[in-house]
Amino acid sequence: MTTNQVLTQDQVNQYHHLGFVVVQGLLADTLLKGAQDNMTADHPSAERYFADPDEFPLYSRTQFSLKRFPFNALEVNRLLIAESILAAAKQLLGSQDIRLNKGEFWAKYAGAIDYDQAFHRDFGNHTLLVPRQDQHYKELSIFIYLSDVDEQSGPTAVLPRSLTDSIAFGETRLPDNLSFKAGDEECLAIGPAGSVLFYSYDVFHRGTQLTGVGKARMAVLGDYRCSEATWISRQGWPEAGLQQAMIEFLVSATPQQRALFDIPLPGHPYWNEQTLNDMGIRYKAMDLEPYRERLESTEAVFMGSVED
Ligand SMILES: O=C(O)CCC(=O)C(=O)O
Repeated sequence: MTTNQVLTQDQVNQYHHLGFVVVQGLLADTLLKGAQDNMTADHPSAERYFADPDEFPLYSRTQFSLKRFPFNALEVNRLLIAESILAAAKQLLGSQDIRLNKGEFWAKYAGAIDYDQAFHRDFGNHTLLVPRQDQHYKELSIFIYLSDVDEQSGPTAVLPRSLTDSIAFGETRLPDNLSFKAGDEECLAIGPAGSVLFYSYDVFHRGTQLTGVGKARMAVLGDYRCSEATWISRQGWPEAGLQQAMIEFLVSATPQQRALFDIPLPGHPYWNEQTLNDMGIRYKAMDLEPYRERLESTEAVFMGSVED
């Protein structure tokens, strides 16, 4: 196992053959705790919500009570670029060059609203194309649980691929004439806080009701794709470019992490004296040295070849 292979072969096989896998122990405790300590910047804690649900009418207006990336706390934003999460995403997508398509922080509270969903495949509003039936050009979705998710906390329900891969990959909904009862076959993606659910955008799944009194489900969701699959998208990052949270996030990220957002890596021909100087004006606190170093070495090689 190389250092980049954070998932076991069994976990990778489960993801490919069953369609999903829930992994525990992937996220460092300090990252989890940092995010949990700061998650109330976007959503009330369960305690606060249940003390007076009327104070938070959003959660009874829509089941999609989610905040889009960037979130208010850097500690929560950073979950989606955590080294182990990215390593797992690369492993499952079979690519070292990946992009983040979406970030959502979703809080659900028992009794706030009906969270039950019909089974669906996600690709319908993630691409204008259809998924390939093999493992190429897939989108990977992840849910990072910030709270314990048991049977009563609205776990995502997933149908095994063996039952559904014969359904045409142009369909996003289950057909009526099924040979099995979907409710009997669904697997619940449960796990303690810190667990990560991985599934592909062509796997049938659904959101479920929070049935336990006083239960809340706090989850950070991310979608990833390989760089070539430009037709898969969910959220346009430039739209968030003026938000202070986005600026702070990008400034604090490494060049490799910024590349997830389509910011060219050091050495890319986009970078020159002008773009570097102007990026320094736009992002005052960003360390642009890694980009500058590669620029200088490219120029040095070029000058050397002229002199030769
Ligand atoms: O929240 C969940 O468990 C699943 C949500 C979902 O599948 C969706 O909204 O498309």
